[in-house]
Amino acid sequence: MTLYEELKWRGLLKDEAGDDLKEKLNEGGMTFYIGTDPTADSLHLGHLSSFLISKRLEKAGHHPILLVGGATGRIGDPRPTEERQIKPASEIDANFEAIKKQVEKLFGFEVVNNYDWCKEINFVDFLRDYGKYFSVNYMLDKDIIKRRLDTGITYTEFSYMIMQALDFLHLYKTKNCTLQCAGSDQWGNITAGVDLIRKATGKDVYGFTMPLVTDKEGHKFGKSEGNALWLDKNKTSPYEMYQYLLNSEDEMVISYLKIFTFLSKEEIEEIEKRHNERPELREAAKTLAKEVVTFLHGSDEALKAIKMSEALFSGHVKELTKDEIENVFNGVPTFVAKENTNIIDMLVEGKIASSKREAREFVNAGSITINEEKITDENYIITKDLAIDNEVLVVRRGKKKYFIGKI
Ligand code: 383
Repeated sequence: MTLYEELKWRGLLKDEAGDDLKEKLNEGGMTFYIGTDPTADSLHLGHLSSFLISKRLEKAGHHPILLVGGATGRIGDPRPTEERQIKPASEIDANFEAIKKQVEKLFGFEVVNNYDWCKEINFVDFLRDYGKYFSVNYMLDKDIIKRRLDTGITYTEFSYMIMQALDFLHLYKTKNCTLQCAGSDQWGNITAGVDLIRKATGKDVYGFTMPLVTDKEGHKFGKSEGNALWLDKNKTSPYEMYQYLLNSEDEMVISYLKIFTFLSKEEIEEIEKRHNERPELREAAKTLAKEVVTFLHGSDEALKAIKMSEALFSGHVKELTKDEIENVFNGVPTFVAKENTNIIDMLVEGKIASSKREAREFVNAGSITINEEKITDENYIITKDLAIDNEVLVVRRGKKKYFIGKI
């Protein structure tokens, strides 16, 4: 399979710029870049799919550059909805350092900062040397700008595409970078660069985007209850990441394997066959979760996440250590449990039930478990011996609602 065929098969090609992009991709030897703005101190799952493309291109003999936008991050790529809040420069700079470290570790590529060249350009030169290449009519015709005309857009954000186009020109001139790739939201910015380079140098360069990754309803994939899944394990634990991917929808999981893993076509097709025969085994989702967590955090962390996930699934919470429990239940409500209290009082004090009456109802209905053991006795007494590592109680109310009690 050629690189182009592979990208197509994986569903990683949406828009393409450059007539012979296909041949160029298959030939190898291009220097290309992908950029991100340091709007937070870590990348998240929404970034991973397009960043992984850089690895795929590298494997096929192209040379990657990762741009972290210290300059563009100060401005903010216009969103379809409303103007962004300007972030303090100190925050952008701190985020830059964090993301640089993260991408160097994950991808091992050269990282450049567009602030290094943008800070040299003065305003008069900018308008004389570059402004003349951009017709306002052309800029107004870009999808993202059109979408903001009703709600309004400042000159600052309006100019963003020029900055990204200048980056491409700069990297073309200084590093012979001839290709930019990204997610499909970046199509306007990529073509602005391709057009600028043509006007300024007469040379044709290349670009492509990949489709947005979504769930089966078309919602952005990679968010859990509105929160991003961070690639930094201190912000999203390997277990949380594992669990999120493990819950991938049956209809979507094969496409995620293509997008998020380096498994071959043959391997994925084998998994797909078994997945269609026995979806309940969840082999595809387990493979996805394991592969991604291994890529991000290494195989030790992936194995730990699998162990935790299996222990919880099969009700063997007791096999976990206190630290593992804390990791698994990161974000779950916690309460202080007093030794030798009765179960009903504990449920009320821990805000698991709103009254003693409700607490009794829960217990009598069999909907309370402690460390996955059903408690049906209203006079049950909480002791240290019961707790994991003499300290932690995993209390479950109903099927899914968890609470962590600490003695
Ligand atoms: C800045 C200067 C450049 C080239 C790119 C940029 C950043 C770009 C952007 N990218 C997104 C981001 O920073 O805003 N203007 O969060 C996201 N990317 C990648 C991918 C994606 C895009 O980092 O589609 C998702 O992750 O392109 O939204 O010279």
